[in-house]
Amino acid sequence: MPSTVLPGFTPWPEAAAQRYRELGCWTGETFGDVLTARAAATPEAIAVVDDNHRWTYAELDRRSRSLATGLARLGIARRDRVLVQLPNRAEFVETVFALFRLGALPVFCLPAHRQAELVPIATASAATAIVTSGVHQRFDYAALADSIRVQVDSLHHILVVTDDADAALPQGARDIAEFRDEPGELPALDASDVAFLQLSGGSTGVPKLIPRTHDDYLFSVRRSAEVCELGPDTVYLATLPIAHNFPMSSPGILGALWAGGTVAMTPDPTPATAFAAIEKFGVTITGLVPPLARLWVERAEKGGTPDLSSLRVVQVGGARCQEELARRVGPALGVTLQQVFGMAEGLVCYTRLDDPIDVVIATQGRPMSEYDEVKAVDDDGNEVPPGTDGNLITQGPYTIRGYYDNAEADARSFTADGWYRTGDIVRIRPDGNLVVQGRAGDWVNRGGEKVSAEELEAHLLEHPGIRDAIIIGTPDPVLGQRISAFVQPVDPENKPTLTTVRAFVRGRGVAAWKMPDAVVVVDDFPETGVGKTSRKELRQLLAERAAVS
Ligand code: AMP
Ligand code: DBH
Repeated sequence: MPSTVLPGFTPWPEAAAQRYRELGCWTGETFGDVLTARAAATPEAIAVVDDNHRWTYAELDRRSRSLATGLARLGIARRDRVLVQLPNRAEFVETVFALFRLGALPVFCLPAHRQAELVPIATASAATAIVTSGVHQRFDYAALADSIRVQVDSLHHILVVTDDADAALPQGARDIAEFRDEPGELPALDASDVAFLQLSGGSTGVPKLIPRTHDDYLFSVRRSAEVCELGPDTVYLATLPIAHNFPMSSPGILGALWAGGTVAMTPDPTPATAFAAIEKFGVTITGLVPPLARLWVERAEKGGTPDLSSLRVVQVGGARCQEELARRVGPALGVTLQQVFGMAEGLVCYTRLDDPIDVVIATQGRPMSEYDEVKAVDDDGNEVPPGTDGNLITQGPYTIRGYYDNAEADARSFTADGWYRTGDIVRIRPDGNLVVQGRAGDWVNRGGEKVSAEELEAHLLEHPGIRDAIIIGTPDPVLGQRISAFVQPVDPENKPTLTTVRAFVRGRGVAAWKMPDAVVVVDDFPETGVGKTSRKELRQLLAERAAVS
C-alpha cells in the first residue's frame, strides 16, 4: 500500500483525518471499489445510457478495467495527470473510472475550454496525456489537443473518443478504442490518496487545481445521494457539462452510480433536447443553473412538451436563483425544487426535499453534513451576529486544506488554522439555512460560469487600443450577472467596440463564456477617495455605481 503523500497535496492534519475515519465519514473505499461492489450486486442494472450506449453495471465495470489495462500498456501510471475534455457521453464515465482504477488523476476540463485555459492547466498539472473527442458540435477537439501538446513539454499522449473510426486524427493522436485491452491486473490503491484534480475558476498565472481524495469525495457523494434520496430507481440526467462539480457529485453522476441508479446523458441542455431525453430515459432528477432553469420553466409553461411526468426533483445551483424563478420551477415542471449551493473546493449546501416551501424558495439550503463547520466572519475574521452578512469560511470532512501545488493561492484562500475562505458573502439564518448575498472576490458569476475579473482584464490589456480595463459583473435579469468591461482607449478617436473586443479576446483562445457582454468606453476611472486605488476597490466602486444606475 502506498503511504507517501502526493507532492503538492496538503492533507488534513492527522487528528482531523483520524476523527473523520472514526466518525465513519472516510471509509477507505476507492471509486474502483464502489463500482466493483455495484457490479457484483446488480450486474444487469443499467448504469449509463446516452443516445448511442446502454451499459449495465457489469459492462461499465468490465470496460473501465479493460481501458485501465490498455492505458497502463501505453505507459499511464499511478499519479500521472491526464486531462479529460469530453462532452456528456457514456465514454466519459468509462474513461474516468479507468483512470481512477489506475490511480492516475483525471484533470476535469470543460468542453468550452480553449488554449488560453488548457495550456496553463496542462502546465500546472504537468499532465502527460489528454483524452478528448474528435469533432464535436463542429469543433475539432483533437486539433486543439494537438496545439496544446506542442506547447506543453510533459504532454505526450492524445487519446481521442470518436464515433468515426476512419476520421483523420492529428499525427501522434490515437483512437482510444485501441486501448480497450483484455482486463488485467490493476494496482492496489489507498483511499486517502488524491483521486483527481478539479478546477476552480481561473485567474492570471497558475490555475487553481483542487485535489480531491477517494475518501473525502466519496463521503460527499454518499451524503449527497442520501440527502437527495437517490436509490436504484433513480435516473439522473447529466444536463450541465459533467466535468463541473455540481453534475459530477451533487449528487450528480457519481451519486446516481453510488445509489445503483442510472446515469443518462444529454450533450445539449436546451429544452428541445433535454425534454426529449427526460421522456426517453424516464429521468427522475437533474441539476440546472438558473438561466437554464428559466428556459426550461418558460418552455414548460407554454405546454405541449414531451412527457415529463417521471421527473421528481429539479436542482438549481451554481449561482443565486431569484425567488421569482424559484417559485415557478415546481409548478411548471411538476417537481420538487432543490436549491444547491456548492463549490469544487468542498462544502455543498442543499435545501431538503421535505423543507417548507419558504425555505426552498428563499434560501440556498444548509450544509449536507453535520460535520461541516460554517462561519460568517467580518474582515478581521471575527464571527458576525447570526442573521447578519459575513464572509463564509468553512472546514469539514470533504473541504480541501489547500490547492494543488499553489502556496500563493493557499496563503490567500485558507486561514492559518485550515478554514477555507469561500469568497462568498452569506447570511446564516437562525434555522441554519444560508442565504448567499454575493461574492467578496473579484468574480463575475455569469449564470453559474465564474469569470475572474483579473484574468479577463489581463487579456484586454494586451489589446493595442486599450490603455486600461476593469471588469465587473452588472445585474442581468436572465444571467444574474453579465460581464461588463470598462475600458480606457489609447486613442479617443478610435474607440474599441464590443464586437472588436470580443473578436480580440476570442482570438486569444479564451473560452466563449468569458466574452464581455458590454464594453463601456471611459476617459478615466473614478477616484475611490483613498489616494492610490487598488483594482479591487475600483471594481467595487464601479459595481456599486452600476447597481444603482
Ligand atoms: P466554483 O469555484 O466554480 O466551484 O464555484 C463555486 C461558487 O459558485 C461558490 O463559491 C458561489 O460563489 C457560487 N455558487 C454556487 N452555487 C450557488 C448558489 N446556489 N447560489 C449562489 N452562488 C452559488
Ligand atoms: O457552482 C459550483 O461550483 C457548484 C454548485 C452546486 C458546485 O461545485 C456544487 C454544487 O458541488
